[in-house]
Amino acid sequence: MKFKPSIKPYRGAAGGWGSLEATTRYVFDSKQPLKNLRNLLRVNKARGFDCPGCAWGDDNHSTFSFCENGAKAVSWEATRNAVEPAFFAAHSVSKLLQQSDYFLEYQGRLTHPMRYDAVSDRYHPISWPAAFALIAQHIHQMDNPSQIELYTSGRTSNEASYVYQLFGRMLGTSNFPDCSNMCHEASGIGLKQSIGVGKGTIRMQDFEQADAIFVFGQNPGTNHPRMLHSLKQAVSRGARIVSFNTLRERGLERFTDPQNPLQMLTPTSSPISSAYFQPNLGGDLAAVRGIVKALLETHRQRLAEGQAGLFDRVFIEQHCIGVEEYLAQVDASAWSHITQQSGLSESQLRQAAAIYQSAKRVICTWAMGITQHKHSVATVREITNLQLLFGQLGKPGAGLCPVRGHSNVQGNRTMGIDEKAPKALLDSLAQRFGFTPCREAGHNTVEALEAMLRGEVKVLLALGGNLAAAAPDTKRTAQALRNCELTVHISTKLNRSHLITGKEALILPALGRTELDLQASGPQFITVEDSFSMVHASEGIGKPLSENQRSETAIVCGIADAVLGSETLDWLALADDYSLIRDHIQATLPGFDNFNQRCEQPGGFYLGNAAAELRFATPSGKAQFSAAALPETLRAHPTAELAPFTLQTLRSHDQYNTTIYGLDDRYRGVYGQREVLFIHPQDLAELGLQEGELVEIETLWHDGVVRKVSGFKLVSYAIPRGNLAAYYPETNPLVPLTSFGDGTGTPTSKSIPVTIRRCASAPAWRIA
Ligand SMILES: Nc1nc2c(c(=O)[nH]1)N[C@H]1C(S)=C(S)[C@@H](COP(=O)(O)OP(=O)(O)OC[C@H]3O[C@@H](n4cnc5c(=O)[nH]c(N)nc54)[C@H](O)[C@@H]3O)O[C@H]1N2
Ligand SMILES: Nc1nc2c(c(=O)[nH]1)N[C@H]1C(S)=C(S)[C@@H](COP(=O)(O)OP(=O)(O)OC[C@H]3O[C@@H](n4cnc5c(=O)[nH]c(N)nc54)[C@H](O)[C@@H]3O)O[C@H]1N2
Ligand SMILES: [Mo]
Repeated sequence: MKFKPSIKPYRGAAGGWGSLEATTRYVFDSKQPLKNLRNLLRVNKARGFDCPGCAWGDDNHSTFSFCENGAKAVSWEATRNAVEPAFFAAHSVSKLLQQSDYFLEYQGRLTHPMRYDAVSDRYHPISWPAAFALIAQHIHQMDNPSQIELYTSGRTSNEASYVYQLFGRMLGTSNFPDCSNMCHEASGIGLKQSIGVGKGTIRMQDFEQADAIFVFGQNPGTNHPRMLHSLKQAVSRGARIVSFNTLRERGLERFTDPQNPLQMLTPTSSPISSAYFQPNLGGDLAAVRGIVKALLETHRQRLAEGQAGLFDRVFIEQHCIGVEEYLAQVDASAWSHITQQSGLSESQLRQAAAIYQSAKRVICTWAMGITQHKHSVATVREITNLQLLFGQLGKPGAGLCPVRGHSNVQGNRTMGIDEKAPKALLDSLAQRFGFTPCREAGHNTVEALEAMLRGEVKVLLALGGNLAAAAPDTKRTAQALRNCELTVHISTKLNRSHLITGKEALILPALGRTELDLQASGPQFITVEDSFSMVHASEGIGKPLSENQRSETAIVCGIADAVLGSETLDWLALADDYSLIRDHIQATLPGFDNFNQRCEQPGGFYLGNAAAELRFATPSGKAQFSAAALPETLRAHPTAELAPFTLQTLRSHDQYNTTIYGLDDRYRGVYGQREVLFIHPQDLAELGLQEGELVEIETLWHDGVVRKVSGFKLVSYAIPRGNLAAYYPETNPLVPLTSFGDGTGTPTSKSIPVTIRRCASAPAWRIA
């Protein structure tokens, strides 16, 4: 790995030899290259394990289906480096806290259950039964079930998620904060309101038939690299890709397929986007409004000339309600408001409208650039409005596609990891397991942290993830964790959440996706669901690093057994044989008939999507246009109006959320460093600052709390004026816990009102 910091604009296409070189480097760095090459050949195959990277679907056409960043994820997990009891004996928790996130995870895999001892400020080994007993003791001491929070991160399997939520509900709580609350919540909520189902309506093969694909607020070159194959193939068929992204992202511009030998040997690359628009942060609602305004104008013109209109009248009449109110709202949105808020000119929006109009089948995809704002639900619904006007649902090659993050985050929700679970799920759990589940809504992630801050939470259980680093307002989040009596993390690698402990703390080492999971009844597989509602089996092959690691499912069952006892359910039998869990899933959730048998199907099975079949589970039974007015301001609070800049926090090419694989961000030309701040060159000039100078970034918020990070190096970049970008999680101290999306509770990580000023030194980012 290169560590000498440098900035060198990247001139190549995304993918290509750079990608192959990086893949090889990570495979070798894992210290077991052969095993990992064998591992990679088994990723996303009919028999093999699901890539622990992103939630993109599997393309059964190619010989192997993994990407550079999937290779990083696999090699990172399947490392021979181990964090053993001797490591913890040698390092106090306060010392480890001084280290970077990169250092912590790089130490390797956790191998033993460990218990924190406040006196020596160290973790010491503990046996599994003693760890379970400690958890049971704390839970039994709670005054009521709302004093526990059960956090989940989206890599967790369906089987582990299902038993986890069942355990929590039997305890009597609905407190299931999860990573999704910080991620695609707005997609789930917005789509549910508009079309009755909170999931995407398309399948992978729809990319083969689309005439146009509109990509909003997403960086697939880094975060969903296998999507570039689908985009490239679409382009070569003549489909048009239209990108809306605040930054110029190389993966949306040009791509060389590292799995295409011909393209690798010739100096060619495929252009991706036919048109590239750079809206202001949060400006997409206005941008889509502008596109519709232009289309509405043409529609009316056509009607006035006695021709057929542009919109799909039959579809709208048969399947939708609320179109008049919506179009009235479009009329009420002035071009001046639209252009000022979107940051795009009328002619740019008319150009996008013209491409949309010329396509019969359109797919709209989106990710965090849409969902981590104050007006995210309205924006998701506005994209849906556009698609409804043209009847782009229920036909091949068209539809709505929120591209999920974690590889099984969609499956977690399907399994009932949901602080506002649907009534049908609670009814069927009550019936099958004979208990009375809590019917009140539980806490989402922000609400859980607030409750912890108020001292109302005794126990935090975390099934994967890294809450301390992933959550906003780093200092307050740290205080929230410290307020707990007991914090428990089921994890594969050491991370910051293990070091910011409750009064007591446990680390429970879990097996990863790539590893053989041997239980009493034999080797087990688990199942996951991708962004396209395909459920499939995943079976690890690697020998676990330590006999003391346990599967997530076995750990959750062990906890449930210790806390609730075997009278409630034979939890340990479920851990012995996961097919019994799948029987329970089949009996309590729709779409899982013959679950165990259907897992054998190569490529898995499709859960179905009612909206894609034009059945809308909304109160009216129809797709519901949303008629939101354009907000007066994009700022989350009036006091923030004074902020000269809006900052987005995003991922570099060498990270998986809080897991930092390396310090390069190749496509953006950043090497050997992460504390950089992307800024427009004219903004630099106006501030009298130079590229390479260090600045401090401070949030303008109304609660009197100082939120600052310093030592960020200015990098001149193609970004709209007044907008800034920097990497997460280093910038999480800047995101106020009280700044979240309307109706979602999702921290507004893509629109933080900030000011910047020159600073002298570069104190590294640390959580005290
Ligand atoms: N390798 C790798 N893969 C991953 C992850 C990872 O960290 N590493 N994370 C996984 C997870 S959990 C998720 S949720 C996804 C995240 O996938 P992305 O959503 O692609 O992730 P971000 O890096 O947050 O990038 C947001 C993109 O939206 C743009 N953007 C930001 N704000 C706006 C806006 O207001 N409007 C528009 N039009 N564009 C905007 C940014 O410039 C950036 O290109 O990826 C998943 N896959
Ligand atoms: N400022 C800002 N904040 C953000 C975001 C942003 O864009 N900006 N993005 C948000 C988003 S989209 C998300 S999804 C969240 C992510 O939040 P989380 O899901 O909580 O965080 P991760 O970094 O994915 O979790 C990494 C840890 O998971 C553990 N782990 C990895 N694999 C496994 C496994 O197989 N089993 C178990 N048990 N543990 C495992 C490892 O110990 C590792 O350290 O962050 C959110 N926070
Ligand atoms: Mo995510």
